[in-house]
Amino acid sequence: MRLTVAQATVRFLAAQYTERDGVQQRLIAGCFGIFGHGNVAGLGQALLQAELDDPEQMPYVLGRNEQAMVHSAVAYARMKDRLQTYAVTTSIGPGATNMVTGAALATVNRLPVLLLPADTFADRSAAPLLQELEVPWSGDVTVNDAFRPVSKYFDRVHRPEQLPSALLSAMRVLTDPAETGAVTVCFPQDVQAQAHDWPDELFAHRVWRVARPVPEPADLAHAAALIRNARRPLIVAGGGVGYSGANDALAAFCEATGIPVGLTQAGKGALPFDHEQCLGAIGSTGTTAANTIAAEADLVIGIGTRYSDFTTASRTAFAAPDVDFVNVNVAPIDAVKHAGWAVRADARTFLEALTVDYAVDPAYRAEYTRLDAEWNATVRAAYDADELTQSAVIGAVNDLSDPRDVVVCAAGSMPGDLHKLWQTRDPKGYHVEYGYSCMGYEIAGGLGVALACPDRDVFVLVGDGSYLMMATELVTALQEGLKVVVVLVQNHGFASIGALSESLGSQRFGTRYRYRTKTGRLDGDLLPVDLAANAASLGMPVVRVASREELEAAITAAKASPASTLIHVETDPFANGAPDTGAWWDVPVSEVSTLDSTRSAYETYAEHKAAQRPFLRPTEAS
Ligand SMILES: Cc1ncc(C[n+]2csc(CCOP(=O)(O)OP(=O)(O)O)c2C)c(N)n1
Ligand SMILES: [Mg+2]
Repeated sequence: MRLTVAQATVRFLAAQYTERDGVQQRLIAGCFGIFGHGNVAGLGQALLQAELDDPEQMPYVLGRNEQAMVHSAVAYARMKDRLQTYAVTTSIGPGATNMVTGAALATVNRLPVLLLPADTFADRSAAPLLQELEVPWSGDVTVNDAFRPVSKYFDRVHRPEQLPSALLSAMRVLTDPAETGAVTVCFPQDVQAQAHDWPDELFAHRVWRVARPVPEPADLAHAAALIRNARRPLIVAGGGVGYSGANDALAAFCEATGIPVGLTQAGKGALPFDHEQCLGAIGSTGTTAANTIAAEADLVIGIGTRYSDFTTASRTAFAAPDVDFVNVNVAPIDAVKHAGWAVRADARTFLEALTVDYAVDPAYRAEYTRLDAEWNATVRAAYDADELTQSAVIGAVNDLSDPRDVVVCAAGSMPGDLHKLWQTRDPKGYHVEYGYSCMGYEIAGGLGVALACPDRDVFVLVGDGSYLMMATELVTALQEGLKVVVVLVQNHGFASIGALSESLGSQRFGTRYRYRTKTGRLDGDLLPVDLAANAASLGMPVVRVASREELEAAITAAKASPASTLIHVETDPFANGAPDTGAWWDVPVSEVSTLDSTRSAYETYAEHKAAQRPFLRPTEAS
């Protein structure tokens, strides 16, 4: 079959399927793209031809920002449990490098996305091109080499003959749960347009079975022995529980044994908030219930978690001197962390294979049940605050959304507050990107969630800082007829980093959106920025709310409307945080300083630092 490299790529991608548990679905559901001279006549032409032939072959979505398109694709993949994703095509130069942040986000979060940046001519006939990077020390470096460290697979198709192996390798990595992340295949712009005779088999319906790695019997047996010997075991459930569909198996195991569960950001949803063994969030933004239990746990069973610093409170959450770890993960890099007993396995397969005749001590059960009830009362009080605090905003959205609706967030003070306070009722109801915590993910991610789950309402909670960084995909949502409800929390700057700065002695320096005054500092009046008007100018229906009643009415109306809505709410950055639970996060403070604030913060820092553990003691046979 004689096709260009770009036409062959589109045709190949349309024929790739994943299969797990006997169900098949398209791997590449469509292609986001922004065209420039690098891809307009290559991949652009191929996508046009595909759309005219059959609109279902490779649905194309025009985005507004390349980074945002990757966020949308990643959000889509997360909702689809990594079985489906999108491709993203860009031009060369800035269009391509705009995607580097999105690539890192995908790789950090272990989520598949296929990036197809254009590249400078392979034959160099017109070099140097518009937007070409010329480095004096190497003839074959382009800006796209910046994708290498943030991609799980990187390739560049210099010749048509290389295409089949590049595409097959790309599919292998996208569909391998232990390997997956950003996959980048660069297409020099001349190669995209080059014709070649392809074997028909290249375009055959191809199925990639997504593995459920089975635990080694000895690993499983020893994990069971460790559990049987534990007095105060605690499960840390991460994103891997949801991706493997292990929620029911986890619930059954917890109910049978009485072992309680703390949830990471990606793991929220592993159990519903009101499950008897669910202690909610764990770590730096954890609940008092989960963190109190963590402090004395003698066995931590991490399932599908990467153990980020937020999860371990920078290695202070698990304080028992002889704490052991059992780590169940498809990815070896995660399974071996904290010198734990590494069980390389799919979460669901592991839980279903695990048979332990074990039940926790009734006193332990009573203790965590009491702590959990106390925390739930704390949440209710925060939801019901008299003032329109951020916690009250979160409470109103939680109370008035349907259990299956999805809350989306990524950066600022809200992810921590949501981790503590959001009462998750559905495995997919909580979508906070906290692997990369990337400002600007929120609206683009919300679009990806809406694309993946048209039967759920999407609530995007976004701060003014994140909104200003990337609100662009509101326009794409309108274009695609996708409904998103955006709750924009305007507090005139960075409440999160402001509070962090203050606690570290840096006096909220550079975190407020204010005029520069004659003092030379940013200490003037608030800037007259009207983000509600900004959103309205992009075509969004906008509601401004100033009270709890108005907020509730706006949420109810937004739920009832088939269209998107942006709800604009002003909050006070100084009076908004969720209840403090005293957990730590390691952010180093200047060791010497002329400022009293910094010196005193350093003393506090040194005290916390002393509690940090290396977690190097091997978990051995008991
Ligand atoms: C792209 C990016 N740049 C910088 C940061 C560091 N950062 C984390 S939160 C934050 C401020 C967020 O402000 P806003 O969205 O208004 O939320 P608020 O803190 O006010 O709740 C910054 C600068 C980041 N996470 N992502
Ligand atoms: Mg803000």
